[in-house]
Amino acid sequence: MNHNLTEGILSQNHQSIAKAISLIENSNDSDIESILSSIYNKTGQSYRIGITGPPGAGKSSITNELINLLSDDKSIAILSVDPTSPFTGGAILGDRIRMIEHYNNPNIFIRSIGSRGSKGGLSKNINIIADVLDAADFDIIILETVGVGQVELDIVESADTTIVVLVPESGDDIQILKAGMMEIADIFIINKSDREGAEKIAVSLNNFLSTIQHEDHIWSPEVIQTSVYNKTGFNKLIKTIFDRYKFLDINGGREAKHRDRYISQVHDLISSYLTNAFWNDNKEEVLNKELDIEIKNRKNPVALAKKIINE
Ligand SMILES: Nc1nc2c(ncn2[C@@H]2O[C@H](COP(=O)(O)OP(=O)(O)OP(=O)(O)O)[C@@H](O)[C@H]2O)c(=O)[nH]1
Ligand SMILES: [Mg+2]
Repeated sequence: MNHNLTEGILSQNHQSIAKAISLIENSNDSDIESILSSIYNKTGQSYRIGITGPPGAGKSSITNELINLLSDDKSIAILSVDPTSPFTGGAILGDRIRMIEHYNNPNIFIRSIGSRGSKGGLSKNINIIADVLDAADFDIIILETVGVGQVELDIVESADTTIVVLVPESGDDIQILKAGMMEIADIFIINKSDREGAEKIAVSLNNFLSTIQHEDHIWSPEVIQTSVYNKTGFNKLIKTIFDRYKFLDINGGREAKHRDRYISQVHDLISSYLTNAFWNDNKEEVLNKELDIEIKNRKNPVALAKKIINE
């Protein structure tokens, strides 16, 4: 890669970092390879925190508050991942306005990325972008994404600590269980606890968590009530975030997370390389020809896939 770009990233120059992220977003394999080969060995220091939860739960407001409280002595990079571009377009704009006060702070880097158009799926690019931010030596990388199905699973893999933000209206623990939130959260935040019902949902979540068998080397999720409006709960939140970091360090959790990420990055890359190498004009033509045949006479997808593989 361009020597200046590498130097820029490693010295936490915001313009260079933004440029590298744009190159990665464009999913050009040779750009990605050259960026990674210059910076990968400098990664491994940042604390990666994922924040997910339903639309409007307060993820960006909480992130903003964390920046206010931590940025005096920590550098923080925020990556807002927008999995449903047209839907949250307005919210991302809202985030920009909310976080604008931080834009000129050299300790803070903020970037929104969409997932549309990224060839290898969301996780591949998030992990590589997080590697750039890690090489740039940010102390903390916050990955914010709206919780919609698959996306939060990607976040869990990308983050050392996953925070799930709920609100008093999120319903009972059964609904949260059904939504798959239990498995992924290291920390639950009940935000908007200035509203009625926060205590109730916190109690029922804690009751549920207390029924899960506790093992010393496995982190037990914490439930924390916050209000961005009243500025309550944030000391406890920050303490828990760093307790979790220490816990991971003591129990080898950071290496384990790193290993999982590494495996899935290699798997994803191989899948995308093989897929790209596989599809040539001939194979596309066999598929397109089949589409010209009436449905009732068409080969079933398994049979056609086998035929195309053997073509
Ligand atoms: N009452 C109350 N409102 C809050 C609190 N925190 C955030 N809000 C409001 O909730 C709305 C959504 O907040 P955001 O921080 O944009 O939520 P988000 O989860 O980032 O939203 P998306 O990114 O669109 O999913 C805003 O109008 C906030 O002002 C809180 O603690 N109490
Ligand atoms: Mg947001």
